[in-house]
Amino acid sequence: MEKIITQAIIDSYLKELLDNVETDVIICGAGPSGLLCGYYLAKEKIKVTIFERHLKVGGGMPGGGIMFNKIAFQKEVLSILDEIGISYTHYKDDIYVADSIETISCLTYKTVKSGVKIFNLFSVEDVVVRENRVCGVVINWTAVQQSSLHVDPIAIISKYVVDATGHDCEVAKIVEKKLGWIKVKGEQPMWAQRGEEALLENTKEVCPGLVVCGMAANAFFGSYRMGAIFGGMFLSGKKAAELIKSKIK
Ligand code: 48H
Repeated sequence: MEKIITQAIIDSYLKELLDNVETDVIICGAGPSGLLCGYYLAKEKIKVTIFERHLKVGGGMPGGGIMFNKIAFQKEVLSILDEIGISYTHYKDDIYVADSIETISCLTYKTVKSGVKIFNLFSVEDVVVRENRVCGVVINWTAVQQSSLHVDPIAIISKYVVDATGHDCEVAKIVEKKLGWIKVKGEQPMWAQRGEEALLENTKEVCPGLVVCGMAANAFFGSYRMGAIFGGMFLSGKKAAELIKSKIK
């Protein structure tokens, strides 16, 4: 029995990894914006592969605000919450509150069931380029990165790459540092209203083949942070998907 368990794990994992060596869209990071982006692309039958550094998915959601596992949403995203099956209650004015664990569970379920393949424990450490275009990423095991072992990575090819790595905007910073095609301005302090408003405008293709979404989009364009409110992240993920869909189709 042990032998079959081992064979089942290795065989099924390697098949999926091989199937994702070339994909339509690579999303770096399985936080709220990355998951939403993947969900809306996969709904359109676009092949999506997410690489997530950590053991868990959900990015900054499980921690809620100061480890109180509640997150806030604006009324503009209630239709998305309904579509994903997330329950919420009205708090005050335009602000609604949801349980962060339920939010991650429902969103992850919908994203995976829509056909998105998530590989956790992989870190995106570089990009693949051809001429003036980003056309893939270079990945390695997070454990290799953390232990500073000298182990060479592998490359994954795609039509589009989405930087959904959050505050650190890691993929765009790699392109800035190595190629100088773009300039990452860096995130500004807290101003929730302005930060949320800027997110949609900031969600865009910043150089051929690379789209920024979620907190990475605000970090890229030097906009404000907003605290534990997630409406902008959801809308940004959706907008990134619409943008890529219109280019791919
Ligand atoms: C693979 C990577 C890499 C890498 C990072 O931080 P996230 O939740 O990102 P968003 O933009 O979807 O959501 C932001 C939100 O969670 C938040 O932080 C808010 C609202 N802050 C406001 C405030 O004022 O503080 O998720 C990013 C994910 C994480 O899971 C990382 O582990 C992962 O990306 N990641 N995965 N390769 N190089 N870098």
